[in-house]
Amino acid sequence: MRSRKQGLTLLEVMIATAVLAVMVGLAFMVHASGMTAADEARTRADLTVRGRMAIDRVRQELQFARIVSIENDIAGPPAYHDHTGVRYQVAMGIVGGVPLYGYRTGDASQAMVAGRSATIRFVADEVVREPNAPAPIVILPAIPAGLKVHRVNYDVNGDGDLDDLFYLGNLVLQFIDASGTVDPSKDTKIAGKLAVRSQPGLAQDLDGDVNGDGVDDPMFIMLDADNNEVPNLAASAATRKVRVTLYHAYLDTRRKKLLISRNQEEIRLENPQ
Ligand SMILES: [Ca+2]
Ligand SMILES: [Ca+2]
Ligand SMILES: [Ca+2]
Repeated sequence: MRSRKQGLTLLEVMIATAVLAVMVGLAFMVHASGMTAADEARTRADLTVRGRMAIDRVRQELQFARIVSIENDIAGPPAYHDHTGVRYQVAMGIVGGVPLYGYRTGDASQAMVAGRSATIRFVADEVVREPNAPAPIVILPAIPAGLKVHRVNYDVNGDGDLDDLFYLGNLVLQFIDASGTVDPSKDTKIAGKLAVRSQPGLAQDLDGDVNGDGVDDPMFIMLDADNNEVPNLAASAATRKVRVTLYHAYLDTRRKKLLISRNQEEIRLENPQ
Protein backbone atom coordinates (compact mmCIF):
# COMPACT_ATOMS: atom_id res chain seq x y z
CA MET A 1 0.00 0.00 0.00
CA ARG A 2 1.28 3.43 -0.94
CA SER A 3 1.86 5.57 2.12
CA ARG A 4 0.63 9.16 2.20
CA LYS A 5 3.30 11.54 1.03
CA GLN A 6 4.98 13.57 3.71
CA GLY A 7 4.88 17.40 3.36
CA LEU A 8 2.69 19.60 1.17
CA THR A 9 1.90 19.55 -2.51
CA LEU A 10 2.77 22.58 -4.59
CA LEU A 11 -0.93 23.40 -4.82
CA GLU A 12 -1.27 23.36 -1.02
CA VAL A 13 1.75 25.64 -0.66
CA MET A 14 0.29 28.06 -3.19
CA ILE A 15 -3.09 28.14 -1.43
CA ALA A 16 -1.48 28.63 1.98
CA THR A 17 0.69 31.42 0.60
CA ALA A 18 -2.31 33.16 -0.96
CA VAL A 19 -4.33 32.89 2.27
CA LEU A 20 -1.40 34.26 4.26
CA ALA A 21 -0.96 37.15 1.79
CA VAL A 22 -4.64 38.08 2.10
CA MET A 23 -4.47 37.94 5.91
CA VAL A 24 -1.32 40.08 6.04
CA GLY A 25 -2.95 42.55 3.62
CA LEU A 26 -6.10 42.78 5.74
CA ALA A 27 -4.09 43.23 8.92
CA PHE A 28 -2.07 45.98 7.26
CA MET A 29 -5.20 47.76 6.02
CA VAL A 30 -6.78 47.69 9.50
CA HIS A 31 -3.53 48.99 10.98
CA ALA A 32 -3.18 51.70 8.33
CA SER A 33 -6.76 52.96 8.70
CA GLY A 34 -6.29 52.94 12.47
CA MET A 35 -3.13 54.97 12.00
CA THR A 36 -4.78 57.55 9.75
CA ALA A 37 -7.77 57.88 12.11
CA ALA A 38 -5.32 58.45 14.98
CA ASP A 39 -3.36 60.90 12.79
CA GLU A 40 -6.55 62.80 12.00
CA ALA A 41 -7.54 63.01 15.67
CA ARG A 42 -4.05 64.29 16.50
CA THR A 43 -4.17 66.87 13.71
CA ARG A 44 -7.60 68.09 14.78
CA ALA A 45 -6.44 68.42 18.39
CA ASP A 46 -3.39 70.35 17.21
CA LEU A 47 -5.56 72.70 15.14
CA THR A 48 -7.87 73.31 18.12
CA VAL A 49 -4.94 74.18 20.39
CA ARG A 50 -3.52 76.50 17.73
CA GLY A 51 -6.92 78.17 17.46
CA ARG A 52 -7.16 78.79 21.19
CA MET A 53 -3.63 80.18 21.32
CA ALA A 54 -4.36 82.50 18.39
CA ILE A 55 -7.58 83.78 20.00
CA ASP A 56 -5.69 84.39 23.27
CA ARG A 57 -3.09 86.40 21.38
CA VAL A 58 -5.79 88.47 19.64
CA ARG A 59 -7.55 89.07 22.97
CA GLN A 60 -4.30 90.33 24.53
CA GLU A 61 -4.07 92.89 21.73
CA LEU A 62 -7.71 94.00 21.57
CA GLN A 63 -8.95 93.90 25.16
CA PHE A 64 -7.67 97.41 25.97
CA ALA A 65 -7.74 98.69 22.42
CA ARG A 66 -9.67 101.29 20.52
CA ILE A 67 -10.83 99.78 17.25
CA VAL A 68 -10.04 101.99 14.27
CA SER A 69 -11.72 99.85 11.62
CA ILE A 70 -12.31 96.36 10.37
CA GLU A 71 -10.27 95.98 7.21
CA ASN A 72 -11.54 99.11 5.50
CA ASP A 73 -8.46 101.19 5.99
CA ILE A 74 -6.62 100.06 2.89
CA ALA A 75 -6.95 100.64 -0.81
CA GLY A 76 -8.93 98.06 -2.70
CA PRO A 77 -12.02 97.50 -4.81
CA PRO A 78 -14.94 99.77 -3.82
CA ALA A 79 -17.07 97.18 -2.06
CA TYR A 80 -14.16 95.66 -0.27
CA HIS A 81 -15.30 94.12 3.01
CA ASP A 82 -13.42 90.97 3.62
CA HIS A 83 -13.34 91.11 7.43
CA THR A 84 -9.90 89.54 7.58
CA GLY A 85 -8.17 92.39 9.43
CA VAL A 86 -8.71 94.65 12.41
CA ARG A 87 -6.89 97.94 12.86
CA TYR A 88 -6.59 99.32 16.39
CA GLN A 89 -4.69 101.44 18.89
CA VAL A 90 -4.05 100.77 22.57
CA ALA A 91 -4.50 103.11 25.54
CA MET A 92 -1.27 104.85 26.61
CA GLY A 93 -2.72 106.77 29.55
CA ILE A 94 -5.13 109.53 30.42
CA VAL A 95 -4.38 113.13 29.43
CA GLY A 96 -6.79 115.79 30.70
CA GLY A 97 -9.36 113.10 31.49
CA VAL A 98 -9.21 111.72 27.93
CA PRO A 99 -7.56 108.40 27.06
CA LEU A 100 -4.56 108.78 24.76
CA TYR A 101 -4.17 106.07 22.13
CA GLY A 102 -1.22 104.89 20.10
CA TYR A 103 0.91 101.84 19.44
CA ARG A 104 4.43 100.53 19.69
CA THR A 105 7.08 101.50 17.17
CA GLY A 106 7.84 97.83 16.45
CA ASP A 107 11.59 98.42 16.60
CA ALA A 108 13.99 97.49 19.42
CA SER A 109 12.87 100.38 21.61
CA GLN A 110 9.22 99.20 21.55
CA ALA A 111 8.34 102.78 22.47
CA MET A 112 4.65 103.72 22.58
CA VAL A 113 3.89 106.63 20.26
CA ALA A 114 0.56 108.45 20.17
CA GLY A 115 -1.21 108.22 16.82
CA ARG A 116 0.43 104.98 15.74
CA SER A 117 -1.74 101.91 15.19
CA ALA A 118 -1.52 98.22 14.38
CA THR A 119 -3.43 95.79 12.22
CA ILE A 120 -3.92 92.11 12.83
CA ARG A 121 -4.44 90.74 9.38
CA PHE A 122 -4.85 87.40 7.65
CA VAL A 123 -2.24 87.01 4.91
CA ALA A 124 -2.57 83.99 2.61
CA ASP A 125 0.43 81.95 1.54
CA GLU A 126 -1.34 79.08 -0.24
CA VAL A 127 -4.50 78.45 -2.25
CA VAL A 128 -6.31 75.13 -2.31
CA ARG A 129 -8.20 75.04 -5.60
CA GLU A 130 -10.69 72.43 -6.78
CA PRO A 131 -10.59 71.89 -10.60
CA ASN A 132 -13.67 74.02 -11.46
CA ALA A 133 -12.93 76.84 -8.98
CA PRO A 134 -12.31 80.38 -10.29
CA ALA A 135 -8.74 81.59 -10.43
CA PRO A 136 -7.51 83.02 -7.12
CA ILE A 137 -7.43 86.78 -6.78
CA VAL A 138 -4.11 88.43 -5.96
CA ILE A 139 -4.99 92.12 -5.66
CA LEU A 140 -5.89 92.31 -1.96
CA PRO A 141 -3.44 92.75 0.91
CA ALA A 142 -4.83 89.53 2.36
CA ILE A 143 -3.89 87.72 -0.86
CA PRO A 144 -0.37 88.63 -1.93
CA ALA A 145 0.85 87.91 -5.43
CA GLY A 146 2.95 84.81 -5.97
CA LEU A 147 1.30 82.57 -3.45
CA LYS A 148 1.45 78.83 -3.99
CA VAL A 149 -1.58 77.29 -5.70
CA HIS A 150 -2.27 73.74 -4.61
CA ARG A 151 -4.55 72.21 -7.24
CA VAL A 152 -6.57 69.26 -6.02
CA ASN A 153 -8.59 66.98 -8.30
CA TYR A 154 -11.07 66.01 -5.59
CA ASP A 155 -13.89 67.52 -3.52
CA VAL A 156 -11.73 68.92 -0.74
CA ASN A 157 -14.63 70.17 1.43
CA GLY A 158 -17.06 67.31 0.78
CA ASP A 159 -19.91 69.50 -0.52
CA GLY A 160 -20.52 67.39 -3.64
CA ASP A 161 -18.94 69.71 -6.23
CA LEU A 162 -15.50 70.71 -7.50
CA ASP A 163 -15.78 74.53 -7.55
CA ASP A 164 -14.32 75.55 -4.18
CA LEU A 165 -11.37 77.74 -3.30
CA PHE A 166 -9.78 78.10 0.11
CA TYR A 167 -6.96 80.38 1.14
CA LEU A 168 -4.56 79.15 3.83
CA GLY A 169 -2.20 81.49 5.62
CA ASN A 170 -1.15 83.34 8.74
CA LEU A 171 -2.26 86.07 11.12
CA VAL A 172 0.24 88.90 10.85
CA LEU A 173 0.71 91.90 13.17
CA GLN A 174 1.52 95.03 11.15
CA PHE A 175 2.92 98.29 12.50
CA ILE A 176 1.45 101.52 11.14
CA ASP A 177 2.84 104.99 11.68
CA ALA A 178 0.76 108.07 12.50
CA SER A 179 0.36 108.94 8.81
CA GLY A 180 -1.15 105.50 8.11
CA THR A 181 1.86 103.94 6.40
CA VAL A 182 2.58 100.25 7.06
CA ASP A 183 6.20 99.25 7.51
CA PRO A 184 6.28 95.71 6.01
CA SER A 185 9.79 95.08 7.40
CA LYS A 186 8.20 94.90 10.88
CA ASP A 187 5.41 92.45 10.00
CA THR A 188 5.24 89.78 12.71
CA LYS A 189 3.51 86.44 12.32
CA ILE A 190 1.37 85.72 15.36
CA ALA A 191 -0.50 82.58 14.23
CA GLY A 192 -0.38 80.12 11.34
CA LYS A 193 -2.47 77.48 9.55
CA LEU A 194 -5.55 79.69 9.21
CA ALA A 195 -8.18 79.27 6.50
CA VAL A 196 -10.61 81.65 4.81
CA ARG A 197 -12.85 81.09 1.83
CA SER A 198 -13.95 83.46 -0.90
CA GLN A 199 -17.72 83.71 -1.31
CA PRO A 200 -18.90 82.02 -4.50
CA GLY A 201 -19.38 84.70 -7.16
CA LEU A 202 -17.86 87.43 -4.98
CA ALA A 203 -14.16 87.01 -5.46
CA GLN A 204 -13.25 90.12 -3.46
CA ASP A 205 -15.08 88.90 -0.35
CA LEU A 206 -13.15 86.50 1.81
CA ASP A 207 -15.75 85.90 4.51
CA GLY A 208 -17.44 82.88 2.92
CA ASP A 209 -18.67 79.78 4.68
CA VAL A 210 -15.52 77.92 5.71
CA ASN A 211 -17.05 74.96 7.53
CA GLY A 212 -20.01 74.33 5.23
CA ASP A 213 -22.77 74.97 7.78
CA GLY A 214 -24.52 77.49 5.51
CA VAL A 215 -23.42 80.56 7.52
CA ASP A 216 -20.68 82.90 6.29
CA ASP A 217 -17.62 83.23 8.48
CA PRO A 218 -16.17 86.73 8.79
CA MET A 219 -12.97 86.67 10.84
CA PHE A 220 -13.55 90.00 12.67
CA ILE A 221 -16.91 91.68 13.34
CA MET A 222 -17.62 94.71 15.59
CA LEU A 223 -20.65 94.36 17.88
CA ASP A 224 -22.59 96.67 20.17
CA ALA A 225 -23.68 95.73 23.69
CA ASP A 226 -26.73 93.91 22.28
CA ASN A 227 -24.62 91.89 19.84
CA ASN A 228 -25.84 93.88 16.82
CA GLU A 229 -23.24 94.33 14.15
CA VAL A 230 -21.66 97.81 14.02
CA PRO A 231 -20.95 99.05 10.46
CA ASN A 232 -17.35 98.41 9.59
CA LEU A 233 -16.37 101.83 8.22
CA ALA A 234 -15.00 102.88 11.60
CA ALA A 235 -15.55 102.03 15.23
CA SER A 236 -18.33 104.05 16.86
CA ALA A 237 -19.24 104.75 20.47
CA ALA A 238 -21.61 101.80 20.18
CA THR A 239 -18.76 99.36 19.60
CA ARG A 240 -18.39 97.16 22.67
CA LYS A 241 -17.03 93.87 21.43
CA VAL A 242 -15.16 92.24 18.59
CA ARG A 243 -16.28 88.78 17.57
CA VAL A 244 -13.29 86.81 16.39
CA THR A 245 -13.82 83.60 14.41
CA LEU A 246 -10.74 81.69 13.42
CA TYR A 247 -10.59 78.54 11.35
CA HIS A 248 -7.42 76.55 11.54
CA ALA A 249 -7.00 74.07 8.73
CA TYR A 250 -4.75 71.34 7.40
CA LEU A 251 -4.93 69.83 3.93
CA ASP A 252 -4.81 66.05 4.40
CA THR A 253 -3.76 64.93 0.92
CA ARG A 254 -3.85 61.24 1.90
CA ARG A 255 -7.48 61.34 3.04
CA LYS A 256 -8.26 63.99 0.42
CA LYS A 257 -9.94 66.51 2.66
CA LEU A 258 -9.43 69.77 4.44
CA LEU A 259 -9.43 69.19 8.21
CA ILE A 260 -10.74 72.32 9.92
CA SER A 261 -11.19 73.48 13.49
CA ARG A 262 -13.30 76.50 14.49
CA ASN A 263 -12.62 78.80 17.43
CA GLN A 264 -14.80 81.81 18.20
CA GLU A 265 -14.76 84.38 20.98
CA GLU A 266 -16.38 87.74 21.65
CA ILE A 267 -13.71 90.01 23.08
CA ARG A 268 -15.17 92.71 25.30
CA LEU A 269 -13.47 96.07 24.79
CA GLU A 270 -12.62 97.51 28.20
CA ASN A 271 -11.95 101.07 27.05
CA PRO A 272 -14.32 103.61 25.43
CA GLN A 273 -14.30 103.57 21.62
CA1 LIG B 1 -16.16 71.08 -3.16
CA1 LIG C 1 -18.85 74.14 -3.65
CA1 LIG D 1 -19.86 78.72 8.48
